[in-house]
Amino acid sequence: MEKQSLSALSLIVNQFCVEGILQNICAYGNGHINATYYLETEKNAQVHRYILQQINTDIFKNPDQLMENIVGVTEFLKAKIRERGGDCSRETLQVIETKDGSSYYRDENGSCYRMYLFIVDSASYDQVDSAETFYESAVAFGNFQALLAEYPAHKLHETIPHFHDTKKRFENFLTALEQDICGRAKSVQEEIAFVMDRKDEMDCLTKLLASGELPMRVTHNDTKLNNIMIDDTTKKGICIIDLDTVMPGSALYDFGDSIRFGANTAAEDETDLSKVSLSLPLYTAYVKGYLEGCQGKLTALEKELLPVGAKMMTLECGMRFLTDYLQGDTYFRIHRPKHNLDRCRTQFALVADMEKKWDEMKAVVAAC
Ligand code: ADP
Ligand code: GN1
Ligand code: MG
Repeated sequence: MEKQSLSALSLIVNQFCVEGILQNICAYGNGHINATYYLETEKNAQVHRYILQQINTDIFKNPDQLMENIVGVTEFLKAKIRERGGDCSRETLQVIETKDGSSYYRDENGSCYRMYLFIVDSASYDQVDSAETFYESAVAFGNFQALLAEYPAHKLHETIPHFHDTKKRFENFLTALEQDICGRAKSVQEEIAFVMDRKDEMDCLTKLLASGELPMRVTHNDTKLNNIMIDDTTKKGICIIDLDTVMPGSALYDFGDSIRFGANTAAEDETDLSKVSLSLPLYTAYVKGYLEGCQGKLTALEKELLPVGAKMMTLECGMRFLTDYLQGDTYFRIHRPKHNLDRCRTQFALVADMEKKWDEMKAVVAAC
């Protein structure tokens, strides 16, 4: 995805229905997929704040469908927030239309941009600051899913097919390994062996979804901590963002991905693997918050399999980082050589630690 200069971006901002005149714009956030910018405009001495995003169309190949999903979900959430007397400008993403009434702008090169209101007095966290904040994020993600239980799932487009089909991700990994286009496979034998040792577990969730034993729900599918805005004062999760992957899925995907990212005692790209472990206090806080947020909607089997969700999402993500490393780092944005390999290694270290703490992970769920 080719990025624009800041001066070119000001012409793009002009395409949207913003209030007043652009004052400044800068790159923003730590997402791995889209290019995100924060901007301020001014009108009658009043500052207005927005987020501009260049949609990664290498990954999201159909921006019309992607934005149709986002507009559909955010309009649905807006009605719910209004019903409960909430503040729609902070509790859901608000799409800012282009001057010709579209939900996104496509420039002459085919690059696609969308704009949201900036959610003020809140922050997204790259690492957990306390068990309480993590608990609040769990309540918010659980609530989000409970709210979307009433969303007409048939209206959703599958923006990335087979997104959490771990078996399929494993097959993609095998293909990348066989092709080995960068000649990197020889240097990652240990990581390859780690995946192979777990090859029989890859379809454990997809099998249960296919048989109907696990319910298919409308889920977020990318529930890492920096995809939720936490209120600066109350520390409650006020708004779920990054709605690109809202699709039919399993609640175990949402639960698992949050644990993968937030209950790790180290950052996703930590190079000192001795710092990586599953924090049982954070895991416990999340289990409690998520069950509460889901408002009794999870089945007995879903609850029982929460630890499996955590392990499978971590294994799958590690495998995706490794696949991208083998393929030459074309999917996840990297900031240094071997960044994807470092990310893969933390995920596998976390899986290994979960395996050690398996009985405790199950006991926490049973106690909740
Ligand atoms: P990516 O898909 O690349 O992860 P995100 O949509 O998650 O992109 O945005 C990247 C970061 O930008 C988020 O982690 C958050 O910090 C910030 N962000 C995105 N949307 C908003 C918003 N409406 N208000 C405030 N911050 C936002
Ligand atoms: C990506 O977009 P972002 O940075 O929130 C990725 C997730 C991964 C995550 C790993 C669309 O999330 O699936 O779990 O990186 N999103 C997409 O950090 O592939
Ligand atoms: Mg994100």
